[in-house]
Amino acid sequence: MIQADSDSSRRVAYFYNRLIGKFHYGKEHPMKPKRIAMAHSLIVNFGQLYRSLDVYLIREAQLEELKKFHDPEYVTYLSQYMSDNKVNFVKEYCSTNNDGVIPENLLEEYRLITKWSQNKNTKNLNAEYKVGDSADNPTFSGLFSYCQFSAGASIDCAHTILTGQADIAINWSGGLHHAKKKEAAGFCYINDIVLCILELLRIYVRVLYVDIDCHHGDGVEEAFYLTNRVMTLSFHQYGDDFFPGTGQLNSVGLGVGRYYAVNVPLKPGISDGPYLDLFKKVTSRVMETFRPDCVVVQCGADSLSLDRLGALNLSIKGHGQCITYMKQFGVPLILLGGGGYTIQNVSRCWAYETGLCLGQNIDEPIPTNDVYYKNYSGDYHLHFPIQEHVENKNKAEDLNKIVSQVYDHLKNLEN
Ligand code: ZLM
Ligand code: CA
Ligand code: ZN
Repeated sequence: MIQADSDSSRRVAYFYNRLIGKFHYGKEHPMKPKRIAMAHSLIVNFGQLYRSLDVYLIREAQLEELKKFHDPEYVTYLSQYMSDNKVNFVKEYCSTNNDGVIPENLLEEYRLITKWSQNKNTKNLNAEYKVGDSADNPTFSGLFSYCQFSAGASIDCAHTILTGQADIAINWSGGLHHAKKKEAAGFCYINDIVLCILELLRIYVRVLYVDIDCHHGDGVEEAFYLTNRVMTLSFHQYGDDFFPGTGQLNSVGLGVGRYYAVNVPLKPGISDGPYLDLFKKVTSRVMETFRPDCVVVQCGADSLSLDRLGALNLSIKGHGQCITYMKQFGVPLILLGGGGYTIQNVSRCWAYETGLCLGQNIDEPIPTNDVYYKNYSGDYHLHFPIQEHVENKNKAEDLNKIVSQVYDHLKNLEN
């Protein structure tokens, strides 16, 4: 019997590299790569989960791959922030190699290291590229390697889907949706999502991007604003100068891309019930009218209740229901990470959602042998209790207006 749509037949590719958790944006910075290692640890310790995944080691994307979207000069500029140990390795290798021959795979890196060690004055470029010029996008040790890992995994997610090796591919180290062609923004330097979608477009005709991070997915929207082959859909907190300040209902795309950008701006405090109602109404109509060959979901966990930066009020189960809903369309799915600043809830959320991909609805205490066990102190459960006394600032009529506006926009592409 063919079980075309049963959960057990879904092959899930999961990308991880333990080096990701070692990168550090700096003291007090809200973005903490450690949350990826924490999520991984939960995934491993919920044993039945890990055994059912196809685990892939994340590799570093090469400079040429990053240049498929980013400005070549920007990529070269960023590459000066390679891991220190890698720089030392290359330098050492090249100086101790008696025959003086630099191996081909290190030539490019050697050229860059030499170039940047001769050119220490990068002040103007820092400002131009918005790297290291504000607390949001600091420079840190291994910054470039971190970008290479994040992008390498998202590009390989596309490959496992395109080659039919997986039905669902997961990269919790990705989802850095604010990065622009030649500019860092909002903790993001390289846009792994755009690189992933560009790879999918080599084969697929239409790709849908869905973004449930509490911030607007501006970098991805901008990259595909003029095309009808990618529809971008972002749900986000909007107003009172909330970052990045774009993503109004009336930003719909331009030229042939008109009506292929969809935005759902929200006020603080929205909870599972109204969010899911809205999410299902919008995505079902989008799936029906756009008929994508593949769906890429940015699963930013800063839309959860109690996040350090976001003010939405979703539970982990509510957040996860968005994933389950997208999965049931039976279209290949790529799940990427993103924001999430109350890190013990981020790891809970992404471990739970990894389970959902395999058809498992995990609801267990945190395993006591977890190395990060103490991070969950106070409540050692996977699900945290929802905030009952948070006011939902979105009136039912506001939400209905959003749905009817989105439906009106989508009517323009029904032919
Ligand atoms: N200042 N430290 C979401 C990206 C959100 C812009 C206001 C910098 C912070 C935030 C950084 C330790 C995603 C803005 C903020 C302070 C101009 C934002 C360093 C606290 C700290 O304590 C902090 C010194 C830092 C940054 C708060 N930044 C909160 N919100 C946003 C960017 C990224 O989740 O969507 C995807 C990964 N930036 O509001 C300022 C206007 C810079
Ligand atoms: Ca969003
Ligand atoms: Zn965010």
